[in-house]
Amino acid sequence: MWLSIVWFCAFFSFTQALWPVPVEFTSGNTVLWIAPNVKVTYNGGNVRWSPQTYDKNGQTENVWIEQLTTNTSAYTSHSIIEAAVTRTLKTVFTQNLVPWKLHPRNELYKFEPAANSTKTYISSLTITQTGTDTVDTFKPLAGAVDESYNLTITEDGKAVISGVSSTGILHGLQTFSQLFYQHSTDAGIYINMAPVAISDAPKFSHRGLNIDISRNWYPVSSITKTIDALSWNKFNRLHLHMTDAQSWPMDVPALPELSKKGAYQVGLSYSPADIAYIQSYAQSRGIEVIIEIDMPGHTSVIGLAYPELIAAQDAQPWDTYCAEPPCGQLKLNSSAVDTFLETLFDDILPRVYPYSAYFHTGGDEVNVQDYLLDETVQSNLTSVLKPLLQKFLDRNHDQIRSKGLTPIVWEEMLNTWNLTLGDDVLVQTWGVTPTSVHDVVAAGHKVLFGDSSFWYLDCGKGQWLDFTNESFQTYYPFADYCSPTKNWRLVYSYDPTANMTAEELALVAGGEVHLWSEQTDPVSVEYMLWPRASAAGEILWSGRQDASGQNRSQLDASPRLAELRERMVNRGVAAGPVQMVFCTQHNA
Ligand code: CP6
Repeated sequence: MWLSIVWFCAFFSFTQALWPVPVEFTSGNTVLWIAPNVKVTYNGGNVRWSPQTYDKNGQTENVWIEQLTTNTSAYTSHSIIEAAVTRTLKTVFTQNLVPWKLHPRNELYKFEPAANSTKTYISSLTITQTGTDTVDTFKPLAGAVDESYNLTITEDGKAVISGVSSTGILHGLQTFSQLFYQHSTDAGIYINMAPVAISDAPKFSHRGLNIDISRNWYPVSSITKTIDALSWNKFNRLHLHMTDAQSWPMDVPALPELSKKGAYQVGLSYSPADIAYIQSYAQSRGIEVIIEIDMPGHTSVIGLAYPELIAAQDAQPWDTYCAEPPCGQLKLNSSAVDTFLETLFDDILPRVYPYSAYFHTGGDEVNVQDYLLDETVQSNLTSVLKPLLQKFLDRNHDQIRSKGLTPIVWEEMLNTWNLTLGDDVLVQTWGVTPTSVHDVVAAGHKVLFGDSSFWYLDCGKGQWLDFTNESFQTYYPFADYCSPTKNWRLVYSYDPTANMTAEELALVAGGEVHLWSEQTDPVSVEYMLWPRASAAGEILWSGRQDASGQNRSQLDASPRLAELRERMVNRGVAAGPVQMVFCTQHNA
């Protein structure tokens, strides 16, 4: 009996359920209540942070914050914090947790104060920004922003959030929202562990989700909902894998045929205004949107509009010519391709610049056989292909830099092809080999870690049963079979920087968790992302190890994650369960 409970449950002793866990956290057991008339002040200045405005369904919520400065621009530190405070208080007052309802048989969750007791209220929330935001705050390179914050709530009801940047303050507000519960009977909102003192900062400065929005169509509303949940988990990057072999869902005004022919349907594409809306929605939540146009592989769809640009279009047998059908790659020695790329980037990049420091040009899974069928190359020899790929990459990166952006590439450009990359380039690994991350830093390049064996939220390299010949294969060709997905505990165990020297660690910008969408669409995306992406979020914010250097325990993590899951559900995101309720009811 006990053995089986141990097997299925993670036991814990109750600590405060903050996720991701802060660097320093002390608390008491005094109850304080909070009411909508709490006085909120913010000293932040009036930084104009974007030249672009895009208006969509103007919000009509109450403004809770005291206006300390008048601002006319819609894009200021002040307006960001003002909107964030509004969201935070809305969540605290209308989407909060009743712990007693959540865990009715658990003694440890019966901490709520007596109903209708005399209440001491939090009278003020003072938000103090100690630094001044710059343009870099809102479209940062890795490491460009101090995201730290301090949060204190004293027993006499004074709450203070301070941070160097407005981004740090956004994180402080997220932590603030996780401190409160709703009473089960008298409808009041309380915190049960004042005084609170939190001092917090992220371990990694690039904390991202890469979501593939080519294999299935996601409406803008699904993406903005994902952005909301990312912000609750203190992520700060959303990498949109915008195009792939199967569909081109991005309108490019200079090349209108791309989405006209390449979207799954006319209308299932993002206009420049849609993308600007997503970018600014994310930016005001402390998240930088990074757009990827994957090339030269994964580009079959371009052939629907411009067949002359693609080699090995729909070549068969597909598994000779691409990782996943339909096959086709940009020709590698073609002036028509160069002209196309020039036009494409000239069109897109000026709309990226106001919102991001980066542009991702892909470079994964380039298939050498395709170039036998490319009349501009007619070879699969590395000695022929490598200089052509170098030229292709240099052309793209020169243009990206000329638009004020920094390139990101998939690891193969370095680890497989050994191309020469600028020192500015961020190299993103996905675990092509077990030493992928180390190989990039050993070559002296900045790295974004990620790994198909740990941080792919789709089915990844799991085995699938091939019903045709009743054998197990290790790669999935189509979207109709899903081998077991990784659970949050496996995601939580990923430790790509274990045993790195300080020198090596300095090249690690951070990492990304991935959702490839062959088998996910807006119906299932919330369940596929959450709470497993939260597990990656804690590794990225707090690190795999605790302050004493021990690997973080799933026994500590699981009740905290279980509570965050309930908060996410109350906020409207269909996150999956962490473990059955039974497991949080027995605390030996
Ligand atoms: N699509 C693209 C994919 C994958 C990659 N790139 C992928 C590869 C292996 C697995 C899962 C996904 N579907 N464009 C690799 C970066 Cl196991």
